[in-house]
Amino acid sequence: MSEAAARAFPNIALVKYWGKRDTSLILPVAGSLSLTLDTYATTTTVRLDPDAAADSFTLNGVPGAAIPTQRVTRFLDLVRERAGSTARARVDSLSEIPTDAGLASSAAGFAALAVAAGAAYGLELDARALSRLARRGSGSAARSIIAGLAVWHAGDDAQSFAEPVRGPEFTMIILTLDRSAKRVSSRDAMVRTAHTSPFYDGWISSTAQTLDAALAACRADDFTALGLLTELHALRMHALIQSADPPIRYLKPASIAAFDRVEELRAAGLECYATADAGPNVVVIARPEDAVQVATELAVLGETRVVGPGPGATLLTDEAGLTDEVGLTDGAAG
Ligand code: 2P0
Repeated sequence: MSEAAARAFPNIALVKYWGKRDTSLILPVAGSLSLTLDTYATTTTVRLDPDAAADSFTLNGVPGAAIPTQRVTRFLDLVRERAGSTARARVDSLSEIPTDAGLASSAAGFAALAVAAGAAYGLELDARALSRLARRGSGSAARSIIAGLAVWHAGDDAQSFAEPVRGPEFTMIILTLDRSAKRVSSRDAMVRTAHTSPFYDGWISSTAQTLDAALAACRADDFTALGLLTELHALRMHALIQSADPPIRYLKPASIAAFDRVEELRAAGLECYATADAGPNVVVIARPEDAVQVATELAVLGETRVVGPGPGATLLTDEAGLTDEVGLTDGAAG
């Protein structure tokens, strides 16, 4: 096939990925656990263009800037190497993620690109191979290949892929507090943390333990244990990042106020837990039946959006005209 389209969704980690042991292969220092969302799809079309001298990349109809285009080309080089092709491609990506929502776009972006480019260049890739490939574009993209709850394993290139996990059902409330662009990218901040934080070794070993505990909570269908670990791990990640030299602070007063509010809601009997990525916005997890009430309680702080578990990266056009979804499509992962 010389043309293919795929769709993928962002994911939010409960046990976070922060740090690489190999920046070229994008191998994480520890595993992570996330929920792929049902909202903010990225749809990407890859068309081979053997006459073109270079790849082209558009995002929402606008030609991509130099660095994103270079990342797309490097990623396509990996696909071409495997396919034994030298053909350049046109990559057109439509992202529903609002640029100011504070959600990373690279996970859904590279998951969709992996599926579309793999198909366009004629590679036969199963879920594991797609997750390993997506990882090379952006680490967190390994997890967006998979529906719902996904664990991304640490390890060597062959072992470092994401796969589905069964666990308690829950809903996420995205709380947008601050729309300004972050000053230090995750990629750069990870490197600075690794090189300068005195706590880095403790982060690596404790994250592996937190992941084991979170997977045990999933097996036990224990939302409370998973929620407590989620909040703990987010605060540990931000403590680590703040301990870099020079320090990096992503949380703002409004973020801290949101963590305070979540603690108050819990004390009042409404069970919910907070997490935050490399930015000031907060994501709260709650049981599905409590999600609307939690969102209502948080609405005084910022804009809320209730999102649920979503599908894995999906090929939209294959030769049989069928769609092909990877991972769990329903049920226990929520
Ligand atoms: C996560 N983040 O687990 C963590 C929490 C941000 C905070 O994965 O360098 O964009 O492309 O592999 O995947 C952001 O990292 O970084 C991220 P690269 P990526 O979701």
